[in-house]
Amino acid sequence: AALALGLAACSSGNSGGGGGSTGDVKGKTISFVPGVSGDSFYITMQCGIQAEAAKNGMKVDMQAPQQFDASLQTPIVNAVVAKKPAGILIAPTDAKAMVPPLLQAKQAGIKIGLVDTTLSKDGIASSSVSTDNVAAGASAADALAKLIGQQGKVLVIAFKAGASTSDDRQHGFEQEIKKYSGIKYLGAQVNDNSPAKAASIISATLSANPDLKGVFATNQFAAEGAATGLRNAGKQGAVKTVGFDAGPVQMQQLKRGDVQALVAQQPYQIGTQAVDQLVASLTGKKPNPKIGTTTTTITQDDLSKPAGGQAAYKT
Ligand code: T6T
Repeated sequence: AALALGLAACSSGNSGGGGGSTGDVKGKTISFVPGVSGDSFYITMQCGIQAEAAKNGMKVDMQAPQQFDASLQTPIVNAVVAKKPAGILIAPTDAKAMVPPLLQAKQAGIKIGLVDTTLSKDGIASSSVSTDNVAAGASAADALAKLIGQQGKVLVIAFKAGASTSDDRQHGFEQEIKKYSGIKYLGAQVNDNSPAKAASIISATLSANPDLKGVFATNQFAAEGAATGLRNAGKQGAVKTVGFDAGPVQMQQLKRGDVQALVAQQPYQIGTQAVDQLVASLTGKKPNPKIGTTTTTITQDDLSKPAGGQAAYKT
């Protein structure tokens, strides 16, 4: 049952606390605009948003772009603004390109809360709830270094240049990997959130560097594609992969040995906390402008521990 949580209907309970307040927001609508549709990370986040909104008597309207791309997310924001919700919770797909549409939303009197990704400009959103992605990228570097015995060539697959999470994870990784003198960093390549592109990045890298030892795949779709690329080359398990997030598919990947470690975020809690901050800003209270959530690195060893991995399933 636990395996289905990220994809199927939301589980009840486990709201992460807070909420339960005020008639001021009752009956009002929150528009949730994730980075892309069909991504279990955002689906779990939506469960958190819905649970916390329900506690406050609020409705949630979810509108997702078909691809993780600002040119597809912008018209969605514009359409949402026309509907005049009380607030928008959004994961901007590009830190710069999403500034103008969200500034317009703010100017239309809609409260903006950022979830997961951030903007390059302050003063638009009243709050931001996200993982510390620089620190998470550094954790990925340490995990990968350990998996390869601190020796050999490693590659980063950055899922989207210009998205704060992708950029921060890459930079955090790059800073940390410098500490390992036996590791040669081959640089980052961008897969534009496409598993197929990640698979061909792996194939091309292996042709030029048959002695590749490790890969940091910065999100779910990067890790899926990396696994395909490595399997096609018969290098599954021989080249170690650190993936990101711990939804049902990622946990299966860890079990199967498609990836050897996962950096797990807390999407449900990001959702509940973002609603709490939005409610604060809608009821004249001072929202917390920046909340950082932590990650847990999960390896195959954790799967055999009763408590291990469980955190990853929690939605
Ligand atoms: O890793 C998450 C999210 O944090 C990132 O911004 C986009 O990709 C995911 O949704 C996973 O697919």
